[in-house]
Amino acid sequence: MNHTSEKSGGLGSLPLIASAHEAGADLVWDRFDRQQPQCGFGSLGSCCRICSMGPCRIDPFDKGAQRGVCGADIDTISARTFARMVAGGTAAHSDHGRDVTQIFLAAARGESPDYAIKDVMKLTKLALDYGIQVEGRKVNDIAVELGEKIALEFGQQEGELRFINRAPLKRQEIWRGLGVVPRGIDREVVETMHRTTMGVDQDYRSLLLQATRTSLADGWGGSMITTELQDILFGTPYPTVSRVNLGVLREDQVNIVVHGHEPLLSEMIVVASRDKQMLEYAKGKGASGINIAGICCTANEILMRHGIPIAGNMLQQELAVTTGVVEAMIVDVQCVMQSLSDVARCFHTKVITASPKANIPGTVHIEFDEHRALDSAKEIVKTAIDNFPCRSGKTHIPAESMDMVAGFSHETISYMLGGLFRASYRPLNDNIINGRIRGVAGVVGCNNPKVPLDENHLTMVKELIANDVLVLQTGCSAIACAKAGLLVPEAASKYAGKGLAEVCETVGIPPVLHMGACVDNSRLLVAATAMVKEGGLGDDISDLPVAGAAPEWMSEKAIAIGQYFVASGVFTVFGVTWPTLASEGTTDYLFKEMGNIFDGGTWAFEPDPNKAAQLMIDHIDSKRKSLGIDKARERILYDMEMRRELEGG
Ligand code: BF8
Ligand code: SF4
Repeated sequence: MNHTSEKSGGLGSLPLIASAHEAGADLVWDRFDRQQPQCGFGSLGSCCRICSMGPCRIDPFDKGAQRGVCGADIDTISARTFARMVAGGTAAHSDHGRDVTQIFLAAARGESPDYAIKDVMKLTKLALDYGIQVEGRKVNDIAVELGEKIALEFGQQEGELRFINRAPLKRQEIWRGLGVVPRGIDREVVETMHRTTMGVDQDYRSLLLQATRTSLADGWGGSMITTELQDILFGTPYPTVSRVNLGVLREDQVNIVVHGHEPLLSEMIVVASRDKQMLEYAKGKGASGINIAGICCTANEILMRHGIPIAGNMLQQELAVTTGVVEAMIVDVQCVMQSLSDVARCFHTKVITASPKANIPGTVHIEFDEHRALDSAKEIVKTAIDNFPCRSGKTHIPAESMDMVAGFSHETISYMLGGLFRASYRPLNDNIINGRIRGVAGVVGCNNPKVPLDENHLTMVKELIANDVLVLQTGCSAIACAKAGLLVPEAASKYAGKGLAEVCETVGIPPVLHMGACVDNSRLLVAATAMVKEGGLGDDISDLPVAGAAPEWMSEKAIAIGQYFVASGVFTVFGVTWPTLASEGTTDYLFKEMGNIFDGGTWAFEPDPNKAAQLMIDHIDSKRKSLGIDKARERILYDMEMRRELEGG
């Protein structure tokens, strides 16, 4: 077995890898191997190429080379690089949010007739948050005013972003005291780019505070806006059953894989694929239907709202093409590999780029026009159908697919636990206090070819639920665990500890809850705040027995997310590699100092997922101790001990 086979996620992938290689296609793991050895300076974050006096690199073993040409030291270089990663991630989430805001406004004004306001209750709630008069007004008028106010927050120059005041009061005071409350979304991203350019901010602490302000403009700004407006436009998710993994592709149907992040496009592709005319057209080409499946976060979006199956997570994008049954892979923005066009050339798949922001040579570009969204989507679907007869003889759909339940928005969790009429987090808090649930962990983020596909996610999540930690998930991590069967209610009795299993079985939920795409990490912030506000678990997010992790992270977006988790008071562990290890100052600040300055919340780096899970459990236990609820937990352990003794005797 070569390296590629070992890392690509088990037996189901092997025939696909073989057929890719036979067809002359390269896969991500092949390219990863050819990149070895990767640069040590880059890996530890000790190089800078911000200006052309460089590139400079700080060699930790060469005392003569401790400064860049401009005099920048390793802490500055490292903090600048880290801050730029945060800015990149924040820009990605927030620019997505800007597109959603524009379509929301167009829909409210009647300029994008294929989109509509679906969740009026959520619209009303949000309008009230923004101080908008709702009584006696038409839904669309409220929406226009709300959309205009939200749109202004991207370019806002002074003041505070609105959702900052959703956080626990104590957290808001900490942020205000440190001067890290974001003033406007774009402003923080631009200021970070300015302060990190040659010869500007050269104190790593000050750079990292600005990085924090930028990350908060993501989590409590751009990402939260995206989630809220998408819910209003497309519906707030509720639990939905579906299937996951490459086995969801269909031999007899036109397979369209949507890949990327913005549901503006994928939602319309779903509608177009159900159109009678389109279905007739597909039949005319010899297909029995049109099968839509997703990759990456746009998959999570349409899964949660329509039960559309998921073909795979980030590292499976090329494998999907090698099945030979994908007529079209439609991509918009983020996490799309340029190599898709090369792999697709070896098969019949058409890669269709649809966003004016993301072009790839060698693909078909059909620009998605949101103002005539359904027609655009139909044009794309028709192109896929036309490609159905072009399949060459050899196809291979892996047998693997798995049931899953998704769609646990913050609202659903409170309904499910508290009941429709008394929706609340009280039962969750009570079960944490009585020790049945030890704590809550958010396990999120990407795949990374540096580790075997999904392995870190699975090891960590299994360890957490076995120890009675309820796991909340988004992004590729959620897809990883879904493939392994952790996102079904039956997983509770199979994998969860006794206390957690008892709660899950009573309510009928899995021990691992799918909360959406990566922008929906904002739902985790809202859920954590709801736990604080419910009472009994302290008065800030940093008091809660909770922890966060991204065990296979790769994207700048993950760094932005981690930074706003930490700044919000959450202990957060990342795996694989850590981008500031060359700098003692920056690393120390993120791993220790932030905990003091931000009153809780620090980063940790631990590549071993078992050890990382243990760090999370230790943190949860220390929080239980501070809250004085560690006794309840001990009693449960004692009971189990007793039972074992009884059984043994
Ligand atoms: O935004 S988890 S690999 S797909 S970056 Fe990308 Fe990472 Fe997946 Fe979704 Ni999030
Ligand atoms: Fe080198 Fe300074 Fe230029 Fe960076 S900014 S490349 S450290 S001279």
